[in-house]
Amino acid sequence: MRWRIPVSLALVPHALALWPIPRTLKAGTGFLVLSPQFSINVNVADPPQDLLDAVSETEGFLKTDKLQRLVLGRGSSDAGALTTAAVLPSLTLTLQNTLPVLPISAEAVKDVANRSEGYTLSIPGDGKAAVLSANSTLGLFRGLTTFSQFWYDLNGVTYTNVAPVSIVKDIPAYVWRSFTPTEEGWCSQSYSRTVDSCLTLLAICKSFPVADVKRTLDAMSWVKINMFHWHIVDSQSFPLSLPEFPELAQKGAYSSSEVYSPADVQEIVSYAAAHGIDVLMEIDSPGHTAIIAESHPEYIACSQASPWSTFANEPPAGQLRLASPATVNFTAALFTAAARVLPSKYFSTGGDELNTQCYAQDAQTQADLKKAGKNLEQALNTFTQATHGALANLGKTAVVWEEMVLEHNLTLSNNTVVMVWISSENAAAVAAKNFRLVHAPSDYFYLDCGAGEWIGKDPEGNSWCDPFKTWQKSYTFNPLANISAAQAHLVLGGQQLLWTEQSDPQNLDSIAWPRAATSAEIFWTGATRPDGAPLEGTEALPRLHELRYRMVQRGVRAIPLQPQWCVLRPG
Ligand code: CP6
Repeated sequence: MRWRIPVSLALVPHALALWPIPRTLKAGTGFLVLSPQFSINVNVADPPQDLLDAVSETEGFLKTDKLQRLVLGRGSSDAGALTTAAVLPSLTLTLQNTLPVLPISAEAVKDVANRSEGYTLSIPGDGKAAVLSANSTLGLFRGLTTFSQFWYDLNGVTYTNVAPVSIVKDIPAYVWRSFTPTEEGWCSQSYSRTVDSCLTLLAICKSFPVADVKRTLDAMSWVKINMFHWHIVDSQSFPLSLPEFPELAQKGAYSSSEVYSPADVQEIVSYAAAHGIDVLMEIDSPGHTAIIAESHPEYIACSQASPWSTFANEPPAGQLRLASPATVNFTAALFTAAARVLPSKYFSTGGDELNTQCYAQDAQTQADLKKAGKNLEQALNTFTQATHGALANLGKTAVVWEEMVLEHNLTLSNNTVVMVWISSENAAAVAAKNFRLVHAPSDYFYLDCGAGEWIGKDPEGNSWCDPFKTWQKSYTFNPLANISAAQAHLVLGGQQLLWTEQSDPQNLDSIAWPRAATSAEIFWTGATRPDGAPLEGTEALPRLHELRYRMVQRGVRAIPLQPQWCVLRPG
C-alpha cells in the first residue's frame, strides 16, 4: 500500500506547531518576537519546586528548540516582518482559586476523573505581557506546554507568526489519555502468534533502562498525555523487584541488571508526576504469568504443557492456579505489595487472554475445583473478588482488560475501569454493561503488532499481525462511535500501545513518535477542532510534522512523516 500524502495541505500558511490543538483557540497573523530578556514570572505564593522546575525547563526549551518555521527557506521570508514586530517581555503565571497550592506531582496523581488540567492563555500582539492562569499547578503545567509550542527560531530570534493568541479555556475532552510502552509483554510473538517456538525472538527482549522510560515520559508530557500504563511484567520476564517478593525478579528477570528496583520505580513515578503523568502499573493475571513458575512453580499451571500455543497466546505457557486458595492469597499479597508503593488511585490486574484448556489439563486445578465444589468461572470470580478486594483495601480501583466483562460472567464493581483492546467495536458492549472504559483498540491504536485490515498469512498458514498502523489510521478513531449520548460519560479516554516485541532502546522513539501523539490529540481535543470541524488528517499533518521536529530538537528521535520537500515546497 502506498501512503497518499496530501502535499498541498502541508502549506497551510499559518500552520501552528500546536499539538494537541487547544479546544478554544483564537490566533492572529501577526509576528511577535520573544524579548532576549524574556522571563516567566510565577505569581503564586509559595510556589512548589516542581512548578519552578517546569518553568525553568520551559525557559530552556524556548532557548534551545530552535525550530525553523517550515516554509520555503525555513522561515527566512519572515526576516523582514521580524524587524518591526512587537516584543513580548514576559509571561505571568497565576492561580485562579484560593485552594491550597499543591505541587504538580500531587495534582497529577489525583484520581484522573477529578483532575483540574484546564488553563487560560493570552499572548497579546502589542508587547504587553502574556498571562497564563489555571485552577491548579497541573493546569499551569499544561499551559506552559502549550506556550512553548508557539515559537520558531530565525538566526537566534525567537518569534511566533500567529499573534495575538487567545485561548479562553483549554480543558481536555477526556480525562484519561494514556500511553503504554509495555514492559515485557512486548517480546512475545513477533510476527506470528501461532509459531511453535520463539526462542530467538525472546533473546532480543529487554527491559527498558530508566533513562529511556524518562525520555518517553518527557515526550508524553509534551502532548499532554496524563497516564503511563506500565505493563511492567508479563509471561516472559518479571523485572519488578519487590521487597516482599524478591525471588520473583531474582529468578524471573532476564538478568540481574534488567530489574526495576524499588528506587527505580520511585524515580519513574516521581518523574512522571512532576510532568503531569500518573503511573498505572499492571501486573497481568491470571494469564500471562508463566514466569512466576521460575520462583513459585506451585502457583503456576501448565508451564510444561506442549505445544505452548494450545495453552497460551504467547510463549511460554503458564497461568496462575486461580482455583487454589494459596495462589489466590499469593496474588492478593503481590498486588498489595506493588500497589502500596504507587500513589495512583488505579492499578491494573490484567485479565486478558485467559486459556481454559490450560486449566482443563492441570490436575491440581481440577482437584482444587472439585474440593471447592466450583466450576472454573466460579473460581475465577472468587479469585477476582479476592485480588480486587486487596486493591479496594488500599483505596484503589481495579483496571481490567475487556475479557473480564465480555467473556466472563464475574461480579465486578461497576467502579472497575475496562480497557477495550480486541476491537474498537467492543466498546459499545462494555458501555452497555455500564462500565467506565478506556479505548485501547488493536485495530486503531497498536503501534506494533496488532489486529487490522492488513492481517496476512505466512507460508505455513499462520496469521501474522499487522506490523504498523499509520497515524492517519489512528487519527480516524471516533471515541463515541456506537456509544449513546447517555453512555458517553462512561468513556474516560484512550491510549495507544506499544507491546515492544520488536522494540528496544534502539528504536523505542522511532516506533512510538510521533504516531503516539495522534491519540493524545483525539482525547485532549475531542472529535472536533476549535472551529467545530472534525479532526482531519490533512489539516493535522503539518502540525504533527512540526511536533516531530520539535521532539527531535528536544532529544526524542521521532521519525519524519514525509519528505522535507513536501513541507517546504511553494504553494
Ligand atoms: N501481551 C499481553 C500481549 C498482548 C496482550 N496482552 C497482545 C495481544 C494481541 C496483539 C498484540 C499484543 N502481547 N499481556 C493483549 C492485551 Cl495483536
